[in-house]
Amino acid sequence: MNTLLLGIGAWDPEPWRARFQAVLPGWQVVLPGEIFDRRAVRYAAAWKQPEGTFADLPLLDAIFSLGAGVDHLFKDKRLPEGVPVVRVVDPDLTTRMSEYVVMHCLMALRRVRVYDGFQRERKWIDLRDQPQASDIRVGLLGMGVLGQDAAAKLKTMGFQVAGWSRRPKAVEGVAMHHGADGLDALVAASDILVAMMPLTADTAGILDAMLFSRLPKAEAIGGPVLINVGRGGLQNETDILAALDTGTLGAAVLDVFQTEPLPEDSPLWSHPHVTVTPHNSAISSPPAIAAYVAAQITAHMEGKPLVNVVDPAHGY
Ligand code: OXD
Repeated sequence: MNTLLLGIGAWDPEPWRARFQAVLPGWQVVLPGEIFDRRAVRYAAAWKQPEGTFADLPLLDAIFSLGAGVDHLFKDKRLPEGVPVVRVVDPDLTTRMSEYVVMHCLMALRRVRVYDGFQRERKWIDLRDQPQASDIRVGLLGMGVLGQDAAAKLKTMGFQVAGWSRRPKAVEGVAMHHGADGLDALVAASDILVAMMPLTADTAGILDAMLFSRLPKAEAIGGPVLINVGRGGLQNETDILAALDTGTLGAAVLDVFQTEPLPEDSPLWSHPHVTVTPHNSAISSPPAIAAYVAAQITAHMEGKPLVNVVDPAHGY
């Protein structure tokens, strides 16, 4: 019987199994600790799988990440070589991510966290300065599907939007930068900097003191704002805290952390200018993602090529 192996290490696998069983009738859906015929496994789907989950599967045709990121897969030293890894590109996940990014850009624009503080102290303070979105420059690091969707929605709200990608890329209506020089130019012109890029050897630790020192003053919103919805490995948390304390950064909105869950003793929890969310800017919803994976499996079994295949050399 055709078998799908679900290598899920970080979430409850049962809702995923139930969804996959519903969208792949006639398939066996198994979890790593169970007894099954390893030669029957044609496809695998994964989120933070235990190391070696996908080794010794001689007929494995593809591994699907259950999230947009694939770094969790490439960490596995026993990941089979030559088996395509496919990432999620689905409107459900993309929409959730753009909601988060647009919401936090608007919150920074309208100084929502500052007014929260005034309210808690019962202070009727009106800062009076009220820039419009069109006064504020948002720089997006990473212009894949998620970055492009966020860019379009931020533009609808009136923000000035620019983007950066590793390689040259044209995105209609967005001022695009690329490469090392392009990164400096983008950062220097970003009142709000949004990290949406994958974690790779090239991007690890990129959000550091050096990069923050290039940000503009962004006085209209009380200092430049960093939003990281990519990966915790992109950021140096000591540098973020130092930059917040010197005013190099005005605020940070962090959905991802070097260590997750964020340790209870991290100073980020209580910093007045930090917003912490538990890596849920865009959750993978079992119904939407299982339907996406099942459609790819069905098409692939009919001889059609897989789409959204990751280039292992670049890690995305
Ligand atoms: C993802 C994530 O990669 O949630 O989708 O981090």
